Amino acid sequence: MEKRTIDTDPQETKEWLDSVEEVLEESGQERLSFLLKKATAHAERLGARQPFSLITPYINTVQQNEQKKYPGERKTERRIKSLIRWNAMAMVVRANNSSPGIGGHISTYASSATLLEVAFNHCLKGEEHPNGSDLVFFQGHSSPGIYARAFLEGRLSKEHLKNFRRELAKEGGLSSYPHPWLMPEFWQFATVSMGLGPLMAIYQARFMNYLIDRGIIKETGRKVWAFLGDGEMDEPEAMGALTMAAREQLNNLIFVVNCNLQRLDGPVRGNGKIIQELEGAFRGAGWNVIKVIWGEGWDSLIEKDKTGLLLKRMGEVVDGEMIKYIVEDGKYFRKNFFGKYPELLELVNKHSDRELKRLKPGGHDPEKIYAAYFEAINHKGQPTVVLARTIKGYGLGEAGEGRNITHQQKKLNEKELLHFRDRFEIPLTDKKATTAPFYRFKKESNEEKYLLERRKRLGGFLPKRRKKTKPITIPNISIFNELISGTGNRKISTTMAFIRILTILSKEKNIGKYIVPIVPDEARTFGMDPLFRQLGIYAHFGQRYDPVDSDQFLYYKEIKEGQILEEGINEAGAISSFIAAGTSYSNYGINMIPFYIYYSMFGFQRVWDFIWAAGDMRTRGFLLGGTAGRTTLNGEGLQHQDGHSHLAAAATPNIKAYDLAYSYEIAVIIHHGMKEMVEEQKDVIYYLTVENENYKHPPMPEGSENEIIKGMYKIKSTDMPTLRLLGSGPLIKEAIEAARLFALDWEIDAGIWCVTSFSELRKEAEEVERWNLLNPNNKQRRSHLEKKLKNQKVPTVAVSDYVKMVAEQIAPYVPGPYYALGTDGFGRSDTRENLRRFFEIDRHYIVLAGIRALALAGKIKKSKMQEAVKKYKINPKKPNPRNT
Ligand SMILES: Cc1ncc(C[n+]2csc(CCOP(=O)(O)OP(=O)(O)O)c2C)c(N)n1
Ligand SMILES: [Mg+2]
Repeated sequence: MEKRTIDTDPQETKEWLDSVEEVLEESGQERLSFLLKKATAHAERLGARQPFSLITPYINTVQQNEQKKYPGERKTERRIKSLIRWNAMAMVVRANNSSPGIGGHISTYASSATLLEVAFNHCLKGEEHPNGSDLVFFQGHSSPGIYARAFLEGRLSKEHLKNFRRELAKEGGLSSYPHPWLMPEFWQFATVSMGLGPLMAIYQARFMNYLIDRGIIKETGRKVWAFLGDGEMDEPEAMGALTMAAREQLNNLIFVVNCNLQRLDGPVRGNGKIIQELEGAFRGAGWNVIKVIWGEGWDSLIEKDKTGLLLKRMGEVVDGEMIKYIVEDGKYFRKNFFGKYPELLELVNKHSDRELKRLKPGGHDPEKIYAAYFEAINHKGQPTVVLARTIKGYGLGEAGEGRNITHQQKKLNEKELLHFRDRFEIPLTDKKATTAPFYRFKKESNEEKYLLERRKRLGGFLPKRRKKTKPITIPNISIFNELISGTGNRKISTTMAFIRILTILSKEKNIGKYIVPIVPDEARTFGMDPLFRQLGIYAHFGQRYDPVDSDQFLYYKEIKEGQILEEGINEAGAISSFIAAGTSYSNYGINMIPFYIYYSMFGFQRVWDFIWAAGDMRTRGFLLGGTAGRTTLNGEGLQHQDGHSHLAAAATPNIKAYDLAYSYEIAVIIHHGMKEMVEEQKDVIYYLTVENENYKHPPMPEGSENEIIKGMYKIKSTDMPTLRLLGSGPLIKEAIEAARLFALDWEIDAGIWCVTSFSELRKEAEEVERWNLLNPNNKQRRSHLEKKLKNQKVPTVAVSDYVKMVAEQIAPYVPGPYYALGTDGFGRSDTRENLRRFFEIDRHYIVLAGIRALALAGKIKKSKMQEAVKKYKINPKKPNPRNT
């Protein structure tokens, strides 16, 4: 044992403790804390080193005598909550009875019902609240409870509940989890991919302050709530931005962690204490932590525990054992928990085994929960986390309460249903109860009135999602004239062109202030630093220092009203800001337009799950994969050179992805995108890849605007081309050079098309194909590709700076033979020229592929192929770049 934990003078110890009690009684807690702090500081100064601890004893943070009085009718609320529990359970059980394996969760909501009901009845503000609504992230798999409540509120029908997880049912169904894409008037935040919710909630709260600080909305005390699982907190994303929340002093943010001590397979920390671990982490990060561990029944025991032995026992029991007490009976609990020390057995000698068993954890005690929420809501200067201990599968009894299988429990047998009915006093006969019917309060019953009145007072139902807001008119495209008319002899990159567009937009009278540039510590890489001064970097506390570059015109300017979100090296956080900004039309009724520019390699590859959630949440905005292209970004090597993000983008349903070559293309696409998002209120994300290769940009070919948007426009036409070349992004230049070589070396006339989006071309062609399949008797339609290319069934060679599959997307829809060149394999550093040769996408390989295409089509002699190999010094023994 450590020397300093041995009590060498118990009498002296007692005197110290007596003084503590005396001060507490006579002068109160604040004075006591003050004296203790002073004494500790003094002791430290004298050399008595204190063990550092972020963890407080394993008891409730809010003591019984400090609890705010409960503002509701406990009995009525219990009846309401019990019925929600019943209906939530019935939904899952019925769904699985009628369609085994359809899934659903009973145990999560069973553990969080009190956490949610107290919040619904007393805290969460709805849309019509004079201060505006709170933004609530619900724990994804507690969705049955949220639906069951909406059913009692009269917002959902029995049919809806019957069709839980049956979304293809004729009458429509309810989505498994919170999915705004599937239930756009109901769910606001997609939370079921664990870990994303907590991170997005933090950035949502920060974005709320951003809007306030910039004077776009008023400060009205709106809160962001996130209801989370304790197992979920193991996701790195869940805890990844805790320090940011504290640094920004987000007192508009409340986390409620449902600490049922279990996750899917078993205990979250069988050999430890998750609540203590989380307390340490949150406090260490600078959060206000409120623990709600013990229910009311424990208060008198804690009070009677004069020696601190109960406290010691509470602290030493690991979670694995704690769960065992839930599963076992009262006798076991007495013997193993209290029985460890004879004095503790004495403490509970007046309690029967049944009474012991009924001692609840704090998360099932509405008064304790309310007291915690009250403090959380009123806390200043820090975000708050409520760590509430609950029981997974609460009330399920042997069917799952505290069992390791509980997460997967989806069916209850007759006996278990009757147990549930009895446990929560649901007024159903045996016969009825065993059919697990949905049950509602009678119209005008006390319970119904109470339920509706509470929500009315708090501003209406939750969750509820607004689909649209008032559109803003996007200025005419002529604002981008300088980009549309070409750069003359000036060589610029597409990234520079984009930054110019951003600059023009942010100065625009109508929409300037709604533009939200977001960057994760790459602004200088993209040449965006001039915007630092023009727009300012958002900093809630302004700039408290004189920046090292303050003497320069373009200094690092942090201000409270700053427009740029400079997120630091944090792509997950930056995409969360993008989501918050891109859903502000729904959450705040304002059309913010985010432009999130990042190293394209660290976009889809790193945070696709967030981007997927952004799609689900109907986010609107622009993602810009900067310095993209596997050979265009040439020096940075394997982990920087993106050649595949367009595959991911193409597979994300509401993303329109473009790989751009010229500044006028960027202008046209961004202008069109803004029109869709802001004028037409379409839920779309645009993904643009922009590069860092400098070259001259020609003026926009007359009338090509529409085709640029569709994905392909003509660069060089010939009357009767023998061959067609498609190029995209900076590789269009290689296609143009290849066409020159065809003419020069082979007397072959090649037409050139610039592809702005293989995925948009594919989507449209696939749509047409599908229509034709389903409507054989109607006049068959033709896709953009067909319309443009049908007269020339010549071979096509396509090239991009992405893996071949990107260009191959359109192969089935292009008339004639189709060959794609691309950058399959790991990138590496070298000159662009060498890399393009290495990946076999340069002009010579394009020509070789074209010669072969023509030879195979019988248009030229086969011997020409070997001629080309020789002529361009191509090494046939060269290993495949994909494998090297
Ligand atoms: C990223 C991710 N990984 C895995 C899952 C599958 N999953 C669903 S619920 C669950 C356990 C959740 O445990 P916890 O967070 O403690 O919530 P509880 O149900 O205990 O309240 C898991 C692993 C998921 N939804 N998301
Ligand atoms: Mg859990």
